[in-house]
Amino acid sequence: MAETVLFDYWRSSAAYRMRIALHLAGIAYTSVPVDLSKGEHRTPDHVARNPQGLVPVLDIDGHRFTQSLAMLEYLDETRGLNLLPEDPVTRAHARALAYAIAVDLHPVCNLSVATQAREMAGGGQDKMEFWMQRFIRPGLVAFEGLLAGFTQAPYCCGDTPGLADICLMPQLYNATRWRVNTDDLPRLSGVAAACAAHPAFAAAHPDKWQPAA
Ligand SMILES: N[C@@H](CCC(=O)N[C@@H](CS)C(=O)NCC(=O)O)C(=O)O
Repeated sequence: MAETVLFDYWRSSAAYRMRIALHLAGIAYTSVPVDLSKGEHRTPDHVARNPQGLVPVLDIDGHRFTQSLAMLEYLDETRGLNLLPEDPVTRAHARALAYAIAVDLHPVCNLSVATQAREMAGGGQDKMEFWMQRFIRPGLVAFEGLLAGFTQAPYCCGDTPGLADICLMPQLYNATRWRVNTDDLPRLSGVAAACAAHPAFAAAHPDKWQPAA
């Protein structure tokens, strides 16, 4: 059986999604750190793994995958994780929730994008924080609105964690990191509390993967 390897970075939200899903699936894996803060994602070794120069990359079942949403679908299809509702209409709405974060919000807050914005503004960490807050808060307010289409019992779309929860929790970690307040978003806060208490989400949390200083 081929070893499962996640090319990972503790603070990467897309990698955090994969850690959650691997733990949900109960798949033992090796985490190989690719330190974005040291530019390791731009090295020839990593670009050979992923020509996009991004993390995560997942080696599993003898295959190498890039793009967290594609990997999540693969795990769902091969490990029966039930990440999406059965009914096609509800399924499309659940995907829309996940994509609101993974496709629309996450890319503008990516390290390379935010760093470029900060450099063009000629600023330091305060400019970076301004950029993050400018996009994260409206993105999460919109997510709260989209959640109204579902009953949170207690997860985004029902009683088991799904694709939307997997995308939400890493984004909320970023919100905290960049001092974005979400206390006034009750649906989102309820989901976050439920996910935080779930062992797979707890095991995947960046605090568990932060390298020793
Ligand atoms: N759509 C990709 C996004 C991957 C991505 O943006 N990864 C970030 C970390 S969360 C990264 O590697 N950033 C490096 C950079 O911005 O230079 C996925 O879902 O896998």
